[in-house]
Amino acid sequence: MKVGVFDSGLGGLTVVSAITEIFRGADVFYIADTKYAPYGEKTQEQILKRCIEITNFLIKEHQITALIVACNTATSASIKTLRDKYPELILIGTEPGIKPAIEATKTNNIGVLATPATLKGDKYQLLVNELFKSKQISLFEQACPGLVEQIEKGEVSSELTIKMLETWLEPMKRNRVDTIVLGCTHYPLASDAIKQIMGYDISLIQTGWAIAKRLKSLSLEKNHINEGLLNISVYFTGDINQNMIKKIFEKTEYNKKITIRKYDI
Ligand code: DGN
Repeated sequence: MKVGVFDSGLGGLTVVSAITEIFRGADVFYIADTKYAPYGEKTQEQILKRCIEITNFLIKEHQITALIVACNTATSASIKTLRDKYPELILIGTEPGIKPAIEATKTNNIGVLATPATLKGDKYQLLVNELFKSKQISLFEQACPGLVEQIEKGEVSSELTIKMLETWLEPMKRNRVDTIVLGCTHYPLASDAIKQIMGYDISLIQTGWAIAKRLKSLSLEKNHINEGLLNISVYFTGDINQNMIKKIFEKTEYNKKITIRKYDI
């Protein structure tokens, strides 16, 4: 089975790393679209056009049968059109894990960290309204402008990143939030810093786990899973911090060699 995954940069690799924990028998082609990053500053039309270009490339060059849009921003802008345009693909988008957070919280105080674009989007508002109808939850939402850029630079725990996170996390800490939704696929890369700043036991909910499970169940349903290994190729379209790629996979049990190369899309 051939699976395409893409994001504006390194973030979607947190989804690929979740896939390595439960999935085998596939070739995964990851596009870090750093030439067009960050997506959050583009118009919906520009993002949609780019998502179609990347999907066409992955189908033509790598014959993918499944596609994961491993980015909340790109999912909001493109998932509906991609579903209509490519009905034959197993297509999985990304959205903040509000539902698992509601299941995990004991204090009913939940925090959400996401990009400004995701929090402003209709898709997020609908998700929250729908899920909160049934339960009394206090929600602490926080946009984190600039955090994606810090992570792309490899500054997951630099002085500046810690300062930014301390300011954003202060209201969550004060209100004893016990569960934080990482509503951007980049943010799990700053998990250690977030946990350290919170200073008490909290659950961090990242979307990669749910996506990996969904990929597995949809592939089984369609009989697309083969025996064998998982091969990962990481392609980047602009510049990339290759040390960060290595660091992401160091934390997993996946120890195969990963192909990394630049691609002009
Ligand atoms: N990782 C992307 C997301 O989940 O939204 C970041 C989007 C961006 O490029 N700002």
